[in-house]
Amino acid sequence: MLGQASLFAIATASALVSAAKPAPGPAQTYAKCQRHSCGNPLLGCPPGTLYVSQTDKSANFTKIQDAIDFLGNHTAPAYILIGKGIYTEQLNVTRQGPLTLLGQSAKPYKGIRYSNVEDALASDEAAFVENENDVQVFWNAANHDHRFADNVFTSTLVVGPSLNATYTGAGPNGYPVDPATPFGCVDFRAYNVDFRNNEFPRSNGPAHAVAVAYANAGFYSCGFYSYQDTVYVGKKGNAYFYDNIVGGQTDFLYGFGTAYLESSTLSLRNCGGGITAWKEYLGTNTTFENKYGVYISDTRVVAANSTIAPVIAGKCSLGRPWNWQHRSVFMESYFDTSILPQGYTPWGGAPQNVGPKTFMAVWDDRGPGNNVPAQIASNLTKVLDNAAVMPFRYPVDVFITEDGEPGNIGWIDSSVLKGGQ
Ligand SMILES: *[C@@H]1O[C@H](CO)[C@@H](O)[C@H](O)[C@H]1NC(C)=O
Ligand SMILES: *[C@@H]1O[C@H](CO)[C@@H](O)[C@H](O)[C@H]1NC(C)=O
Ligand SMILES: *[C@@H]1O[C@H](CO)[C@@H](O)[C@H](O)[C@H]1NC(C)=O
Ligand SMILES: *[C@@H]1O[C@H](CO)[C@@H](O)[C@H](O)[C@H]1NC(C)=O
Ligand SMILES: *[C@@H]1O[C@H](CO)[C@@H](O)[C@H](O)[C@H]1NC(C)=O
Ligand SMILES: *[C@@H]1O[C@H](CO)[C@@H](O)[C@H](O)[C@H]1NC(C)=O
Ligand SMILES: CC(=O)N[C@H]1CO[C@H](CO)[C@@H](O)[C@@H]1O
Repeated sequence: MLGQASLFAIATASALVSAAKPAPGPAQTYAKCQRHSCGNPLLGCPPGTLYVSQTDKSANFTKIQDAIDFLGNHTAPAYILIGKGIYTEQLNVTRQGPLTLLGQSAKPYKGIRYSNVEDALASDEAAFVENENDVQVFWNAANHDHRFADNVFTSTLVVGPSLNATYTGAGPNGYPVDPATPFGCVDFRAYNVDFRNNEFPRSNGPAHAVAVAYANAGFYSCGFYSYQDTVYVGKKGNAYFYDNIVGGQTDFLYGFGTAYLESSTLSLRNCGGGITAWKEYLGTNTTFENKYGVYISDTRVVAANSTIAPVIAGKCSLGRPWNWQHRSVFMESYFDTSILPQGYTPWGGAPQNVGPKTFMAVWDDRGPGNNVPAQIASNLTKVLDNAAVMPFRYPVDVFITEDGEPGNIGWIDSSVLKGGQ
């Protein structure tokens, strides 16, 4: 017979279960193509899909970049299925037409998320909050001591029309780009691919896993891992991340384009600088309103593992201003105890980069690292109310075309898109 206490425990447990939002599933748009079907690996793939594999003799290419180059610069949508394996190469997508990279994986077909941290935590407190896709692309390079002319040369993946367009540059305008430069890929996507840059197992110079500029890029169930400047979204870059894991230490979401992360995990491998470091460039002197910034929605911000957790407890800054027009919002996200109570920090050193247009915000976050009184007391972290978050809440609110037209979301996989078309 159940005692009073047990009944209470059951009631409490079921209340918790019903209160917790079910984790949304992975994007399954190409699940049939991605699953490993014996006999014909291209079964269920869009017609004309190219196949890359290091081991399968029926494949068209053994290197991913060879398939990208073979496609050339036409405007018809193109697809590349990548067979299971570890690829050591730098990828560079300059074409304008849509391109989708499909990592071979059974996960989407089975409805399994990549950033399934909640499931992992439920079964084992000390579970790793990093993961591995069956397809991994490695490129190890860090811009330590300025050994490269620009950070872009460290990137595992680059999506942008030209070298100048993808340079990170310096100063408020970044690298000067010829105004005649055409936009790059209008709809780049990757599903279930890891992009890794492991030059040093710590922050020791910029080490991009990805760079996006003058292009629209969506990543579904992908992993991005390095230590510093892991994800770069530069000039006129639009990048959307769904069910991803981004692992890093210093400024590991940075840039001056627009980035939006949904239902993902930010894995804190240590802390330095801030999780986000954004600026607004003045180079275009746009007459239109822009929402250049980084937006993080329904995402877990957690220590990479139980070894690093006590080392970084209470220390990780949500972000710092690369220039005084930094814009970022963490929305309905979960912060573990790693997060600095006050939330954001100034740049550090001179200049502090804090001004009237610095917008370092949070809204309706939760978890033991979400200390609202300390955030308010900081005079730096803006704690938004429901009205103040509305202009940034969903992808449709923030992504603009290169000419400033709002609502630029046609390139996002609509099966997982939240918040209206
Ligand atoms: C790619 O390989 C498949 C067979 O696996 C073949 O049917 C197809 O024609 C090849 N595509 C190209 C562009 O060579
Ligand atoms: C692709 O073609 C377009 C249209 O002709 C052109 O403007 C653009 O420069 C080309 N891009 C590359 C990378 O060759
Ligand atoms: C990407 O490819 C373009 C065209 O070949 C080249 O000009 C550019 O330097 C490459 N970018 C990087 C970062 O290597
Ligand atoms: C890239 O920028 C440099 C100036 O920094 C310029 O000399 C060069 O012509 C540019 N290249 C292109 C293709 O626009
Ligand atoms: C925990 O994460 C840190 C940072 O990525 C890494 O250096 C360390 O090896 C990890 N520890 C374990 C036990 O995996
Ligand atoms: C925030 O501003 C108030 C009023 O100006 C001041 O008393 C307080 O010290 C400031 N807090 C911080 C952390 O700077
Ligand atoms: C490229 C360009 O013209 N940039 C200018 C935009 O406006 C700012 C502020 O007036 C100037 O400093 C930039 O040079």
